[in-house]
Amino acid sequence: MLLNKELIEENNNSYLANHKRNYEYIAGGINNLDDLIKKLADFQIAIPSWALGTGGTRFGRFSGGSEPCNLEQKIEDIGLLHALNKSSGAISLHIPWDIPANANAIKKLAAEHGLKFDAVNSNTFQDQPDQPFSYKFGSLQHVDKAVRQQAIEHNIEVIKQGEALGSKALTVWLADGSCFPGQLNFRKAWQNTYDSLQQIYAALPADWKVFVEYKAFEPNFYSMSVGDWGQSYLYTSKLGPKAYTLVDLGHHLPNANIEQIVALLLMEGKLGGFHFNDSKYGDDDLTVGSIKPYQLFLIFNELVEGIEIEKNTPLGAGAFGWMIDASHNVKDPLEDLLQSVEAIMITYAQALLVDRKKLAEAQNNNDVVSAQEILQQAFRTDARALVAEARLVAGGALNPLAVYRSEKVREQLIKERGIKTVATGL
Ligand code: RM4
Ligand code: MN
Ligand code: MN
Repeated sequence: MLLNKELIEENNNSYLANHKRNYEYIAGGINNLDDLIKKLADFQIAIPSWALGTGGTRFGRFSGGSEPCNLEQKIEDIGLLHALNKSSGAISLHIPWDIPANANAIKKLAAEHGLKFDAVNSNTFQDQPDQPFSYKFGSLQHVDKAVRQQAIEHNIEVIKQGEALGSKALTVWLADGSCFPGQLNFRKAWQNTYDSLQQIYAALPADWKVFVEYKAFEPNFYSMSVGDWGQSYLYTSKLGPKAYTLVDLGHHLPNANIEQIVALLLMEGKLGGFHFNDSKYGDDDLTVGSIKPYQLFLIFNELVEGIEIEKNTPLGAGAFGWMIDASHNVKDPLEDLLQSVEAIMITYAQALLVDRKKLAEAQNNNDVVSAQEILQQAFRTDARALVAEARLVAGGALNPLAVYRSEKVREQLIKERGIKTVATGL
């Protein structure tokens, strides 16, 4: 099913007067308005191919019906999101959950929906039916060279799949680690992981990057072989200039200062990309901005400072992998993704509103109160009309979620695909 331009325009008409009023109200106080709207319109967030079905927990999975059963349907779903918000113009594939049978046909289909392929993700955390060795005790870290070799070859295969689609990065997330003290020799595990990563690195095409994603715990609960940004940074700095650290917002110990981590990685030129989500406790994979919106704002504040101000490049210029990694049990996945993208866009807009000159002055004067006021002034600004205007300019919907509901998109998908369908993924 297609949400065509006319239909979106028709829907927009009913929201236009209200939007104009809100937009004029906020636009009046902004100097570089055109520039800001363009930055918002250019910023694209990749949708993970594994988030289009219901994300279960280990206690159960409650499917909402019409889950996409193949990559073509997943692309169709992301195409719907992108038609509505014009900010979801990329897809991040997980392999082997989503192996394209015909790369050219998939690439063509994605292009028809205005979608590009962002980083491809390897999977050495689950055993596949036809694989000779098990990852029960790790993959790239494994004590047995044959297991390591199998995991290395899988990653190289993923690079090849990604190349055929026009991806430019591989994300490696390892479940490797240990559950009990004594299970693992930390130094040997580190060395094995590093040797394996070196071989994957050597297989990267010239214009590719590898993102090494860290995670504090789960599925291993005593040690993780890439457990925090320091460990990831150690790997990526030793590997070389094509290796970068990937920050997944749900992968820290409680109360970690993620914005400081982001600032330092940017300073060292080692931030590669993001997996956006939100969490209350651990890797909860909740909707972006649903639990800790101020933290998200402080992170975007560092991104704008470290990329736009320091490097004079808009966030959406293509140098970073901006991806969502969220999925769960109780929402329609497409509605959830619309909410996540909206939260990211609003937060980016707020970060662009920070008065950086005044903030630097306050910092230099140790004026703590003013520094806090300046940040909170931007955070407390209702930036929704700016994001809506960027969508309008790009041909998207003023109110994506309302259109999704009033056009009964899910109901139509259920008619087309049926109620009992299961998407590949976790
Ligand atoms: C992990 C990690 C990875 C994701 C898998 C499915 O916790 O976040 O990025 O690919 O989950
Ligand atoms: Mn992730
Ligand atoms: Mn995760």
